[in-house]
Amino acid sequence: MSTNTDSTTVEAGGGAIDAARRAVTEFRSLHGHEPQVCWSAPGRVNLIGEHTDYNDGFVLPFALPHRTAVAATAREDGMLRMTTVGSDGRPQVADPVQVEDLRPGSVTGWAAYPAGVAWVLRESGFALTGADLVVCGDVPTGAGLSSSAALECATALALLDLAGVSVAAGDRTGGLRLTEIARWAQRAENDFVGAPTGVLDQTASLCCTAAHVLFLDVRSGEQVQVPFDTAARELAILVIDTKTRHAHSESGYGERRRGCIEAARVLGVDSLREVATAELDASSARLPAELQPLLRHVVTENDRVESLVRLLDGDRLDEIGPLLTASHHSLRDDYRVSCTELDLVVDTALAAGALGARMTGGGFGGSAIALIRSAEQAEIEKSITAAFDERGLTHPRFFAASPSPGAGREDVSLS
Ligand code: GAF
Repeated sequence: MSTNTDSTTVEAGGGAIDAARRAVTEFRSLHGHEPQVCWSAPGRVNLIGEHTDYNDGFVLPFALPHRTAVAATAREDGMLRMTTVGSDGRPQVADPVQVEDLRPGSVTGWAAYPAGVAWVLRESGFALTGADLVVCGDVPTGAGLSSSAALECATALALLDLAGVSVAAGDRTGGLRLTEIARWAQRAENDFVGAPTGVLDQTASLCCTAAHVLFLDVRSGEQVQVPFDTAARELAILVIDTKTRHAHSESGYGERRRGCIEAARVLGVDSLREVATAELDASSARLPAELQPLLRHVVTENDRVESLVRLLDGDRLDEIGPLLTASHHSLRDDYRVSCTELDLVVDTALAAGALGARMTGGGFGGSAIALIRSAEQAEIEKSITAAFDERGLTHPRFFAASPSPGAGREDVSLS
């Protein structure tokens, strides 16, 4: 944990019980009775495999200890009432809406995420009779750590539970139902909220397990839980939230995604995942110059994910650093989704002794991660803060994160 005293350090996530306890307590005080159900879902960091999910490739996320909990009770009148309570204890109540009136664009702001989930479940044929939802949590928002997916997934699980659908939350081996829920949550984000994201974040939030990174092959849906125990090596993953979000993040993401679709079209493949490393040069030569770096990033990033998993399988966790840094360079130079603050974090962390570092998530701001020796955490944080100071940039926030459990049902009698 940082030695800073200027509030740049966030607490490690309080975990499921904390978020759930708050959601249940707030529900009780807002609605005057117990919620029927409570589900929570975590944020994530992606260890490697960035901008590969919508290219049908490989990703390797783990769940954060930070979670969003949704306490809920069914209503009989078809009304969806949504309240979120922040850490300041102040409730924000969204305008109530009839489930049957939900349409893309009909709800905006934070409530579009849970409303979008209700919409997609209704569209998928579930009989939703309405619900009161109360949301609490500690996933940092706007930090590229998937607070949106945590909210979508916890909402989906709560609404399905209210609709009497049994969700095999304990059974993560087959992953069929969880995978289906991930796709619904993604659809809520794509079609209701209007953000053209892939399925990485929702899958991570639902399917990750403690002490593992999740290898996901998006094309086949294959999932492998890969042990990831940094503490055993006296290492840690330091998460650095730059607290910046650049204005073009949404348009830049969509533009990259459209570029990949166009490159796949020119090459006559379903997705860039189909291009083998050995074919990279020949395939690249068939593309217009501006699409070549996109292809290079996707092909080399998929390779890096596979190489990193091989290292973990061979018990060589302390050798993964250079792959993380190579991923950052590819995102910076080829995919061009990094920014000054993320580059500064990565360069400073490496100069201060990190074994590897990279931006994580969609980019254009948000967070970076660094693989560090645990004993060097305070020094590395200090160096990064000093580098930001020197350039007059807002201090970043830091926390060390280890792989935590995915979404789950909480006991409503907790609090
Ligand atoms: C964002 C998106 F939501 C994910 O689907 C993924 O594309 C990621 O950016 C980049 O890897 O988090």
